[in-house]
Amino acid sequence: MSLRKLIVNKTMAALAVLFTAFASTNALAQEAGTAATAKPIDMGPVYQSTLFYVLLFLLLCLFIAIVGKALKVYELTRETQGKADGINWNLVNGVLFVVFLAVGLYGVYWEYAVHGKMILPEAASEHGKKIDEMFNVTLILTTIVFVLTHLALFLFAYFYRGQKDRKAYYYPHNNLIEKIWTIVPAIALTILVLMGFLTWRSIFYKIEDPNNKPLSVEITSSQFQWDIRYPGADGVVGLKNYKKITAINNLGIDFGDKNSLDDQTADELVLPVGKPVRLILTSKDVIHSFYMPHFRVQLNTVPGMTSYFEFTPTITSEQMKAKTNDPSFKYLIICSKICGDSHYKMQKPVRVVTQAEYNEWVAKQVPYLTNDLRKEFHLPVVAEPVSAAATAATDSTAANTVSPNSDVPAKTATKQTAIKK
Ligand SMILES: [Cu+2]
Repeated sequence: MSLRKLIVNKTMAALAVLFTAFASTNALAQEAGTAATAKPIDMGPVYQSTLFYVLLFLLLCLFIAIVGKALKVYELTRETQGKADGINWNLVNGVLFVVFLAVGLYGVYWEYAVHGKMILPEAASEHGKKIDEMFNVTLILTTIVFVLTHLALFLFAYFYRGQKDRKAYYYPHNNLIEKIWTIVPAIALTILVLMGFLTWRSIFYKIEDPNNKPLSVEITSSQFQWDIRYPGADGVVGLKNYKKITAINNLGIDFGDKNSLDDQTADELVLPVGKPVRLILTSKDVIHSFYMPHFRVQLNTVPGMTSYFEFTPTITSEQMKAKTNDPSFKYLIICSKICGDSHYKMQKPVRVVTQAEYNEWVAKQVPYLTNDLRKEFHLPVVAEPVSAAATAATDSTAANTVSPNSDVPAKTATKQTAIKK
């Protein structure tokens, strides 16, 4: 049925009238009902339902369709009366392009001004500054390109809109322009990629400073938690084997390895400021992503594979509280891979403290090796309570071993409880 026929169709017109009458009566009845009960309706659940927004969208579509049809009717009427075009659609489209450009660019500005303030605070690690630098350079370059290309795109659509007395100019090719828009982005991208490559190398291929050896800390991810293991007085995190996982040996630590004997567990990750930290990252079940946003540290933890990330924290938690003007500020470990239904719960607090505070804290951490585990591994049982460093003495050679971790205070060694084999 052609549109003209549709408009003059009496049945359709009658149906439209009936529909309008029904809709308005219904609305009036509802209004009256509301007034009678005089109870305000709680619209909260309505605004939260998807159906509400779907209906709203359909209503908007209907509104646009009605406006479109009305305009079409107007134009057809003019046409049948032999009058010239009523609406210059080319001009309307051209102007809409300019409006869209203005609104869009304002949106970009708003994003930068409002959401820009919500970005992470200053990087709290050495390499983090380089990552931020790269991020900023990329952002500035892409913003310039974005604004220029969009100005060109939308303004061309406006200035060169269709006009009756203008004929399109056929311009198929220009070698100079082709060269410019090939070579310039190629150079810019090469520089960006090289910057990324060199930064990556400087983060992952470090030359160890013998006077400032990294503190090793093992992090094990599982659905849905992070387990932290400190190396104890010997500075070496002991071996681990999934075959040794039992009800009480949740990480599968191999206590046959003497380096495991003094390992400690902790509820939070505490790091001394200015000291390199070597994270040993593993996973028990699925792939998780170890993410410490404030330090710009992120690496997947993969089952059956050990990954390492070395970095140096540069700002203590207390300093960051002052810098961000937020007394409740906390560094965090989070999981940035959707690893299951409770993925969002994978959080652990991180605290960056001075070396002295760290020494004091680490001495108080509990050893992994409990008496139950000692029985399981046929190791001599010790009298409770046991100090963190005590377990190191189980191995007779431990007393003769010089601790490679120079930061563990010498006095902890004197605190060791003698254990009879
Ligand atoms: Cu996860």
